[in-house]
Amino acid sequence: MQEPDKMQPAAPGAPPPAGMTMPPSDNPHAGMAMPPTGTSPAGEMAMAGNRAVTPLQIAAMTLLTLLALGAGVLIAALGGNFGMSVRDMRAGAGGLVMPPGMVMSNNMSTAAAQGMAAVDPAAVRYTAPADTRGDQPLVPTRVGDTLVFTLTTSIIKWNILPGTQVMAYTYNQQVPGPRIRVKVGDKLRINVQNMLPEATTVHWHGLILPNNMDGPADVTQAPIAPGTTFAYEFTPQQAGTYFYHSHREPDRQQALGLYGALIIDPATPPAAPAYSREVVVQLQEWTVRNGSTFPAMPMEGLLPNFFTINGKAYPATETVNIKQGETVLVRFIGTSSAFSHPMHIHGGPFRIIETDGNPVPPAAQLLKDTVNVSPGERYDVLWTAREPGRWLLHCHILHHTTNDGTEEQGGGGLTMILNVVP
Ligand SMILES: [Cu+2]
Repeated sequence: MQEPDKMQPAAPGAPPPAGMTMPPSDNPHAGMAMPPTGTSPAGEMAMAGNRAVTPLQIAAMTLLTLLALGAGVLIAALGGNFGMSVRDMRAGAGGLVMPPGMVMSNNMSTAAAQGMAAVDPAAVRYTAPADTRGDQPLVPTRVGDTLVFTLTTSIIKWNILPGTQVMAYTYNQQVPGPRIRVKVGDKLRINVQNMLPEATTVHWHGLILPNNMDGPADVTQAPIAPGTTFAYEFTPQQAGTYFYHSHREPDRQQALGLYGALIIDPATPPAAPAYSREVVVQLQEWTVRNGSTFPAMPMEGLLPNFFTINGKAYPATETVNIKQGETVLVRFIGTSSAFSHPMHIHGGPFRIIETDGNPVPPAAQLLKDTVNVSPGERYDVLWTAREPGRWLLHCHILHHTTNDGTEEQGGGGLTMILNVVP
């Protein structure tokens, strides 16, 4: 109920303001005289005196203001990320470019942001000619009884299609890195010269070797700092299909191209191999948005839109020419860092003769036409060209056979043609 002394003076007989509750007629205050519009000077002075601000009130308001300010800072600190400075976010000459559509939590660390940011264009050191192919044989030099190889890391521009260029982390300026082919018992020294703007290491995937040569950064060795070289020395004991890849922040470095095939032949090759030629298939995904290259990962904003076999997307992948009746050894290598690829060959089944470099006993060798190649896995399969024609080898996750969502010449991405001639 409103007190009459808080009501605005109104002209006698005027309607009440909207929303105002007028006292009912039986209200004890009904009929109380309203203060006239022209109150006496003494009355005004009395009212002003009642509203004077006391020192106690000033102190209370000051305390309240300080409490509100403190609460604001505290809430912002709990909900925000005061650990990430603008300088951190702009580390490097080009600054960090984060993928569009990425869900970034308030407490994402600088290291996480750097791990998922686009490749810095200012760090690119070389542009490979558009038709350059990766997986080129790496020729060693012999020093005494040791075969010496050199792998040099750097960031380059690389064409996955004639009109599509990515910024890749590379060994010896190619994607995949060069093919290292040795025999069981060869004494190896592999010098890794790091020309990246960040540290790296190399892991020799699947090999039995001394622990301090295995490669995991900060576990078995100090990371190889930019501008320095580390020599890996070991003697392979196992024949088969292996590969090498970065083992420092591999979710970024391997995803951007730091991997290559490592083929180890038996010390004494078989007199009559079951095949007349070999095809190495190394798989990778790419996330390319607005001209920036991001490491492909299974998370928002980083899902890949390009896919490559040996560093090229179809129709830029190699076409393999085979004679009818010829048997081919296909070495599938799961060099992809985060995605599985069910690899399928048209025109009849293949026989799986080795898994992860290990021979499959004849009684257990499956005949299949599709084999799921997960990250890290290898499958050696024999495929016989039964009928002439153009036979597809492709991933059966069919988005992986598109280039940024489109098909060209009947496919894209993880597609290649086995061209069988009579
Ligand atoms: Cu796939």
